[in-house]
Formats: sequence, C-alpha cells, structure tokens
Amino acid sequence: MVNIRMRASRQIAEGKGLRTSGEKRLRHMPATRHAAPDRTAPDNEHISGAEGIYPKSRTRSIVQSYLDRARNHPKGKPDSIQITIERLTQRPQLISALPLVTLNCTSPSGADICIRKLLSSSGISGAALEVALAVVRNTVCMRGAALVYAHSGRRVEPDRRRGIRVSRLGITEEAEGLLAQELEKCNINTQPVKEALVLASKVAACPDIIAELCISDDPDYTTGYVASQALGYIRIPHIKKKKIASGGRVFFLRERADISPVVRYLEKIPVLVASISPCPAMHALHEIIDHNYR
Ligand code: PML
Ligand code: MG
Repeated sequence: MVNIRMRASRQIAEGKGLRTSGEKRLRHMPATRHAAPDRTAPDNEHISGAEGIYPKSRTRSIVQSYLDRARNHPKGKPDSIQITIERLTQRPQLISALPLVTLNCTSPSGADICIRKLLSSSGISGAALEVALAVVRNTVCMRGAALVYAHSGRRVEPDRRRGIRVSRLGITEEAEGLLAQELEKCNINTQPVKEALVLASKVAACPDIIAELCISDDPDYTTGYVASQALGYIRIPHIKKKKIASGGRVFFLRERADISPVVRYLEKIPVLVASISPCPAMHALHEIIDHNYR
C-alpha cells in the first residue's frame, strides 16, 4: 500500500494579500477549507490538499486525479504542487467510519449550546471547553490541531503554531462507495464531509482521545462537528457566521495521557477506514446525547 499526499499552493505577491468583504488585509487567511495559514512562508497561500492510502496499482490514476484537483480548484491556479508517494512499511490499522448525524441547528448561538452539551456529556471540563473555544474562534488559525487535556484544559501539543497534522489516513475504494451512497441519502455526499469523517474516525479511534471539536477555517463553510467514539460524528450546521476567518480543530486528551504516542499515532501510523456505519438523518440534540438515534 502507498500513502499519497498532495499540497498545492501559490505565492502571494507582496502587497496583494487576500481581502475579505471587510477592509482588513488577511495575509494569513486560508484560501480553502483545507487551507491553513502557512507560517513557514508567510506569502505562500495554500490552495488545496488531499491524501489517501491506496494499493500500489492505483498510484498512477490517483496522482493524476490529485493533479487535476490541484489545477482546477475554484480558488485559482497553484504555482507549486507537491505530491508525495510513500510506500507504507506497516499494514494500515483498519477501522470503521463513525456514524454521522446532522443536528437540527440554525444559528451560531444554538451551535454554542450544542457544543457545550455534547462535550460536557463526554466528560470534557468547563476549563477545557473554554480553552478549545478560544482556539477555534481565534482568527489566527493554526495549521494543525490543538491537543487539550480534558480535565485541566492544559494545551499540550508540542508546537502551538503548527499543531498536530493528522496524516497517513484513507478509506478503501469499497467503503468509499458505500459511504457515498449513505451520504447521498441526506444530500451531503461531498468531499469536505467525506474527508472530515475519515479524519475524525482516525482521531476517535485513538484510545487516549475522548472527543474532537472542529470548525472549518474556510470563511464560507459554516458546518462544523463534534466527534467521539461514543457519540459518533455530529455535524453542527451554522456553527459560525459566513465570512469569518476563524476555525480549527481541538482534540481532547485523557488527563495525563502520554503525549508522544498520541502524536505519533495521529501523524504517522497508517489508518484505513474499511467499513462504514449507517448515517441517520437529522436529529435533535437530546436524542444524540441519550443515544436514541442509532
Ligand atoms: C474542514 O475541512 O475545514 C472541516 C470541515 C468540517 C465539516 C465537514 C462537514 O461535515 O460538513
Ligand atoms: Mg481546514
């Protein structure tokens, strides 16, 4: 098996930073939902990214599809496309996708209540919750995720600017087909949903991670999620207003869990989603917390 990763970016000419509908110049503003401000090269704008784990025989066609995706992104043409093909030296760990459900939520204030209830019912303390909300509401987005101890709220990711980049993950062709059918029933068979579900499923499969909170850093993408092995993947529409450049991911860790094996798992251990779970239609918060929806 091989892990194939793609990253497309573009230099921003000095003085031509991106602008939102407001006046503020946002040189670090991400350009796509996969975009995060690139601090190693401040004038380098991330356009798109993708990755997966595939049988070696699919390498040529996947590389071609990643190139097409990088070259035809609505955000414009990249001037650099990096493709990495890495032969896996260990068999990927096989997992099942989390069940996905969409909450009936119509406003950011409603979303705030949902986030708090879902996370506190998962055992996340008030202190940890406030730390996490500050991360995902900061307009200076991290490239990767923050790691927060679930009780003390202590941030423990080794590099606070970079965060943890979840990598070496994918979904089998068969599971992807089944997932597409399942998501189609709810009209949400889109790349962002599938990719976020695969990522959240790898994260939730880590025994030391209790839950995840994600708000997209794409200013136009306003659905986020809370995910955990116990709750599943809970999509929260209207988690933020449009044109807001904040967002990010927070992984809540069991208090005192050893950090380096968790980081190694998230970044380096290959994990493949090989089966899926049913994805029920929209549900109310109390049904999800009481597990009455599966
Ligand atoms: C991102 O890729 O920026 C995160 C998207 C999270 C939500 C995806 C969804 O379920 O709609
Ligand atoms: Mg993103």
